[in-house]
Amino acid sequence: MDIKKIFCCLFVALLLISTFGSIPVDGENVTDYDNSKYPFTEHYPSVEELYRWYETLESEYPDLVTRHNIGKSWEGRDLWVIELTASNDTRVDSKPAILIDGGMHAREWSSIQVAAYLMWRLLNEYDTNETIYWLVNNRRIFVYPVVNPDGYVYDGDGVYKDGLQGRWWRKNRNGSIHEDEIGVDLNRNWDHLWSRGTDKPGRADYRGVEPFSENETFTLRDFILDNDIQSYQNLHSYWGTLLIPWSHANIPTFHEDWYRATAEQITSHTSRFGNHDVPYSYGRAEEEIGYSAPGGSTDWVYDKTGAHTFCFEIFTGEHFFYPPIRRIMDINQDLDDALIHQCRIADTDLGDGDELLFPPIPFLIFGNVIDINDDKLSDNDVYLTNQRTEETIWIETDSNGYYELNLGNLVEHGYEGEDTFTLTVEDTMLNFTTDDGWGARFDLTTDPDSKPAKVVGLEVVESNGMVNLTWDPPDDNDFSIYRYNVYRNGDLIGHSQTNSYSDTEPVDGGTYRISAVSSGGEGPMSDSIKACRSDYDIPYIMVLLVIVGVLLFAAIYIRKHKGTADEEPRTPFEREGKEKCPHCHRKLFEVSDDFSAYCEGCGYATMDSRDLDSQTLENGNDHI
Ligand code: 0X9
Ligand code: ZN
Repeated sequence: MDIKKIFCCLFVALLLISTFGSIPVDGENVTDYDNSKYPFTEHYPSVEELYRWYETLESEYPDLVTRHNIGKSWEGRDLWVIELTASNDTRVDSKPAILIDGGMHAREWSSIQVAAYLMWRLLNEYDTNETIYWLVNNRRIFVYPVVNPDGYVYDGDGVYKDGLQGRWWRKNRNGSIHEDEIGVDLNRNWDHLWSRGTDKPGRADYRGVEPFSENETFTLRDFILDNDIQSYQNLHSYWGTLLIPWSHANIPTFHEDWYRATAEQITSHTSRFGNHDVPYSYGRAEEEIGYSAPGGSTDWVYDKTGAHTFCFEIFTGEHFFYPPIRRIMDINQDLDDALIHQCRIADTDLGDGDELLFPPIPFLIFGNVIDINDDKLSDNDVYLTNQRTEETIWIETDSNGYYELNLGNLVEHGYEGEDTFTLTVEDTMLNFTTDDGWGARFDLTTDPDSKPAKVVGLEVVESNGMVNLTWDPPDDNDFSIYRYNVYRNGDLIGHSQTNSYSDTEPVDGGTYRISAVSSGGEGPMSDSIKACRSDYDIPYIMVLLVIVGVLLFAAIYIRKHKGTADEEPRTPFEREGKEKCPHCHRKLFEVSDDFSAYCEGCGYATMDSRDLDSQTLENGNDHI
């Protein structure tokens, strides 16, 4: 071969390498994703694509991402769980762990998207969003976007073939059961009332030959047990609801109240195609989707490990399992904040079968310690005192001065829900009560001069069984007020973001005071003021009396006339006659038919002389 040919070959080889060299090969480090953008906004990822993306995440965020290969699918695909946590600190193993999985049912493509997008968001916002920074530092977040890769590949691998949807495939691809009847429903194969599932291999919800017969289920079970998962989310589609246990039947768990209140909090962060006015509903499977599902993952995990388990049935509108591309990001963002909320409360401990615990409803407090210029301060001690138990605990702040705490997890500190607390940083103090919401942000500055001014202009009006309070925002205040605390007879009874409040459970003779709360803590109390009756109450009572009077009158009238309508008329006199009453000389009334007559004055009456031979009925006789 002459030198020219050698150069020519080398040139072609170089060209080929430069053209195809960037195509990733399994096992290689690939960096062809720009992870500053979520890569799957315009299409559903294939399994291959996802797996390569995991690699790029791991190489781009080596301190935050770890891939765990937990086994192989029936067709031999790797099963990858992705762990997100700041791994460079010593507490890694003691951090509360949450698992979020998707794609257990092959055709539920949105569940893969939602899991993948959450993963991307947690990494992409790690440096900019304090809550996410805190979460990734303080939780182990396991995301497992495709539990059933074989089924997903068979269902189209995320590609609309010729504009058509997938095959509506649900199960895995286990071909060992029956030649023509392939696959097991991975959400009927768990060992919790497994026997109640169907034993017909041809059915879409076939339970398999025995519990945990499938690679995809027993590997996941072992992973959950090995990693001490405390909170589990099993993503499905397409109903638009959050399912709580039990799923196998329409009966409550021991933790029914906790589950419902927490589901209310989680769903408060959801929307439907971006519409926040219509959050997801929640409840048991039977209540929400009309059937029960025995042998499912959430029941097993809750029953066997004590983790709290939820199942989002992702809302896809009229699109069932295959929402169009334009809906991908709407759907991903309908749920991301709700899943983040679940990560935050992952530390809640429900105990297990031997020892059930009944923690109070989660209530999150979080915020930054900041200086007067809103700059974040680290190294300040934040303390929390429960005013009822008088116990004070120390809250750890991170390097940004950010703290976050789930009060629902303070059960061993005597918290039972609905308590009043004081947060203290140096001399800055503020009081708050826990309520039905999911929590509150309190940024605190250590500058003692940054307290809000005294609240003035408090007016308290009692009306319709409620006490309505209004006040003026303090005008000489340089700091934004983020809430007002409302005190009744010295007790903190609630708070308001605006300058009004309604006390719906007032007490007799209650006196009220208001204070404003800013990052400088709580300002001085307003002067106290006693509830007084509203001016509107007087006309209101008068209107009420008039209505009652009219009704009474109407009732009497109706009663009187009802009687006369049903019976014969009592006065048969038709006209005044010519004759006069022999007793009192008033004119007698005559009745034409029988010629009888009656004196209205004294009651004298005569009967028809033809029949009664002019009998006279004396005055006082009741007659006619
Ligand atoms: O039937 C199911 O498995 C789920 N509904 S779906 O339409 N996506 O098939 C509901 C299952 C609820 N239970 C668990 N998630 N374990
Ligand atoms: Zn499903």
